[in-house]
Amino acid sequence: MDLSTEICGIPLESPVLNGSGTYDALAAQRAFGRAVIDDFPFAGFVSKTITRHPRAGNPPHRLWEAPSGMINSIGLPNPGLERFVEGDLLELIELPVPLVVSVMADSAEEFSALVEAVANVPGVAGIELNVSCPNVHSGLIVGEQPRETENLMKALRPLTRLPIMIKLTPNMANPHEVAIAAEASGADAISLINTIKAAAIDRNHNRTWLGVGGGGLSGPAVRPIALAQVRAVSDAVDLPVVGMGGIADGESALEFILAGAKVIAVGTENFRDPRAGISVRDGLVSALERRGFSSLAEAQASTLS
Ligand code: RRO
Repeated sequence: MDLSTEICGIPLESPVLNGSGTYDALAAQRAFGRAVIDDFPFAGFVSKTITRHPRAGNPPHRLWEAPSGMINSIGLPNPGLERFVEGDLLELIELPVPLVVSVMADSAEEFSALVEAVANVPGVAGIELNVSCPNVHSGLIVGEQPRETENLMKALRPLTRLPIMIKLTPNMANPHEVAIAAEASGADAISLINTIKAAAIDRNHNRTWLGVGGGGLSGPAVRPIALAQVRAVSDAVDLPVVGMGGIADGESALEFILAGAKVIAVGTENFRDPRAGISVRDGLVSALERRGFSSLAEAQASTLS
């Protein structure tokens, strides 16, 4: 079964990526050694989101297991641009698959600094603009407002020829309107969904469980919402869509392809099984065969009635 594909001209051996921040490729290498590289779980790797300045992340608790899902309130801990570019990035570009670097900022100026610095590093294949983290108070409401998204993309587009993907928030009624604005202002791809705003209650102590009160829900619990949003966005724009939200096996990966995603990303399932990318890829082959498809391309070209 031919699973090869591409996104924004980036060749991929399969359509299986990771969701940003759900798989630490460098920690996996330290723990499991060379085996991680020899059988890397994803066909392309998306880094944890980085910001202009270092961030410590949110106070505990940061995680909660929900029915069929997980709530996180990580709060974007990262070393900041300079340390990332001099450190982790140099190792990430050595991974055996194309690298997309995810960035987030409070202002167009900070976004510009991030995009310029990252785009200048040979080996970076693309940039993901995270305008959708539910756990950080950003000065920008870019991801929720088509006009803001358009203004940001217009400022960033001249800075690089690398593909720019925009990661949309599901925490709004009409994400396809933001996707249309992203397309009109020069974005190359849309990825969705990020996590859905959620809360957990610590019943024993009459307080919220998560340190900052709330977080973002992911995992199979969000899959039907993600499918609806992927479908709405892929119907509204010609840009390729990276679909994610509770993908846990080949069958659920195929659902996203049929809903209009060109490629898919595995997120929460990586926490349960660091080799989930491999089982999703292998399961996708079986799922395609079961549904009578002779290649991934055939499923990508099919439309839902
Ligand atoms: O770090 C986080 O708390 C986080 C991020 Br940046 C994001 O984009 N989505 C999410 O659920 N958590």
